[in-house]
Amino acid sequence: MASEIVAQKGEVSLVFGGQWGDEGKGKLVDLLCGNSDLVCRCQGGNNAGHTVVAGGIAYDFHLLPSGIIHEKCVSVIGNGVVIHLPGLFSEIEKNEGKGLVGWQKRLKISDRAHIVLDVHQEVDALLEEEKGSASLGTTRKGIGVTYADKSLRVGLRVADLFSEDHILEQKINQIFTGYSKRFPQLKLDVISEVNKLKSYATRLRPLVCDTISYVNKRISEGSRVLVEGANAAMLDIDFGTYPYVTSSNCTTGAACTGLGISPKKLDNIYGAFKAYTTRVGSGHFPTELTGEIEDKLQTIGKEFGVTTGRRRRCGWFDAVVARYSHMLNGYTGIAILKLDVLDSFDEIKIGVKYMIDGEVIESFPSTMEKVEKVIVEYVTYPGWNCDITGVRKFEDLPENAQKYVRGIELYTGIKIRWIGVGSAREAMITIS
Ligand code: 2SA
Ligand code: GDP
Ligand code: MG
Repeated sequence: MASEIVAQKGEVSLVFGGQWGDEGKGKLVDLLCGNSDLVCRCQGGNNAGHTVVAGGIAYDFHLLPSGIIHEKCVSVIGNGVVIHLPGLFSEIEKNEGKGLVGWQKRLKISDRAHIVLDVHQEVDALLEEEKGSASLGTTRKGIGVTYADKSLRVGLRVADLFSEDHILEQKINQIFTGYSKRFPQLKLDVISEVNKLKSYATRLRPLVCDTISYVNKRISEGSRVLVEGANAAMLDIDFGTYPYVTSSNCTTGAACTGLGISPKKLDNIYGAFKAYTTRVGSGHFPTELTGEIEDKLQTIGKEFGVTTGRRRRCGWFDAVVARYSHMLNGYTGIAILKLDVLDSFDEIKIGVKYMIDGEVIESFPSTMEKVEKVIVEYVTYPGWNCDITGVRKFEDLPENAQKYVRGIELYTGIKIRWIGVGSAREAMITIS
């Protein structure tokens, strides 16, 4: 289905998550891919899980950009992404099993991207276990540990895989020495790691290039670029609910730093939001529900992690979070996905204001201690109690569903461009 919101030649469009992830970014990216030449990941790794349901097949992408199934789109994994090679190749094989073909000609991987080693994943798990009940609830994909090595300037990059054996050996040795001191129980063998990496390097070589020059050249030639953000604003390492966040920036700046694009080149900034809120992993969120309503949202929304299978916690839509994430990202339009999940609720609420100790809090609090003290003020909307999955025009939505969507627009101040009414590619209302 062609998107009615059309990118112009040479434009760069971004899709970023506006809440705590799993808003339906994969679905929005898939829709916009029909009108894009390049689709690029700029941060995160295979902690992400982006679902696309096309032609009756459900694809879940973790490292591969969701555009990989579009034959006319080149997929780019940029310098800001962290790549676990066994994870990447098993994801490719799994998707080949679902009919993915020709990816070799349209996948480009940055020579500057950092490599997630198995030891990074093992250490991620050990750190989580050490924290016990205070664990962050990471996906255990080694994301934070790899970004830590990147910041410590000892990380291994894609380009290093093609260096002489003794240089690669030195780099792995440096990484392993640090970890075996901290965790003596780890069984680490430099030579076998080097051999393993070299064999992946052979498969990787045809895909690797200087993606920074490549993407910029394509923009200057008039290609339309779509950047697929992973995770979300409230999981951003700087702006999210620290420490219960991921280890990359998941806001618009990451499109620049993770691909090497100038901010002057960014044109359309789209936010993906769920019609309610979910969160997987640890950390409180102000509109979180418990009991029957939470259970109902979780069950109808099929809210389970795409990467780990963990149950996602659910709550009402939070307009304070949306306003905060709009301040960070400057959306030119947003999608409200999964509106159909609310089809059978008698009442639906939007959190519109935060109070702490009787005082209004204008923005999102900086510490979890304050977040836990927040009392949310809600506005209640009547439900519509009917199936909207077949609706394709805004004016055909039941009046109460229109009022709810307009309520989100009113309390967030952001223009809604799309409404998701089902998981399938075509189950989307576009408001032009
Ligand atoms: P990590 O693994 O270090 O990035 O975890 C740190 C926090 O970030 C959260 N996180 C996520 N939240 C939502 N969705 C994610 N992707 C998967 C999905 C998650 C899954 O699409 O469902 O399958 O569980 C994702 N990735 C990271 C994580 O829960 C921690 O709170
Ligand atoms: P992402 O990480 O933001 O790409 O989102 P996920 O793929 O992790 O989770 C979103 C889930 O909601 C997936 O199972 C999608 O297939 C599904 N989904 C997306 N949009 C809609 C929608 O409008 N309605 C329904 N019912 N499901 C949707
Ligand atoms: Mg997801």
